[in-house]
Amino acid sequence: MYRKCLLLSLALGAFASTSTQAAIVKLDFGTGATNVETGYSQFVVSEGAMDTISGYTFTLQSRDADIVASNKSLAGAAAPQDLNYDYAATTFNGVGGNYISILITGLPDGTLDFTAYFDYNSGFNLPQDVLFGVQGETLDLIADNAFRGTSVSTGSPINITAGETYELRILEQGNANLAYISGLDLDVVPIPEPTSTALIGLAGLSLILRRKR
Ligand SMILES: [Ca+2]
Ligand SMILES: [Ca+2]
Ligand SMILES: [Ca+2]
Repeated sequence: MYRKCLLLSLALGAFASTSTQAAIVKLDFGTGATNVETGYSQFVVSEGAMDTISGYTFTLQSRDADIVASNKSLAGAAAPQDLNYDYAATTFNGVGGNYISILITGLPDGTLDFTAYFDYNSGFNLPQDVLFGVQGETLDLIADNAFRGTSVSTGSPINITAGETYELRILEQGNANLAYISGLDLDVVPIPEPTSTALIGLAGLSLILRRKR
């Protein structure tokens, strides 16, 4: 009985000693020729563009399949403005309510935070809504009416489930026929798992206990 209790307590201890390595991915959306912000991964924009970074796969889509990569200096700001100078945007098409979807797969069980950047120089300063959730389900509103020149962050960590496809949607609120995003920081924290060292220790302990019997 004593041995069983000892083993149980050691096992619980092993599962509590964890590896909680957060993965932070930073994307700079733009053309293949524009500067990449220090510490960011270049994401060359086009409709359907896909890139896998740190094991997470990002795919760009839009409602009307009309995403373009562009660059335009912010008024009054010095070049090169590496993060915000370039961006993904939908094409003016005469129909309001455009949106860009960034689909994300390969996420673990855990939590996620993000900051999305919406700086660029457009004559239209119409707001965008930022939504996030499982693709195909009702998306949660992260920010209502975010204007040009702002960034939007999650207020608190969002729970995520392995195997799901998540959608970050940038939805135009107005009639500029334009949705856009210039950069994205993604901070992923997996649910703690037992460390390999702890597992090896457990295996060794059970071997010792079996030999003593
Ligand atoms: Ca850039
Ligand atoms: Ca709104
Ligand atoms: Ca950019």
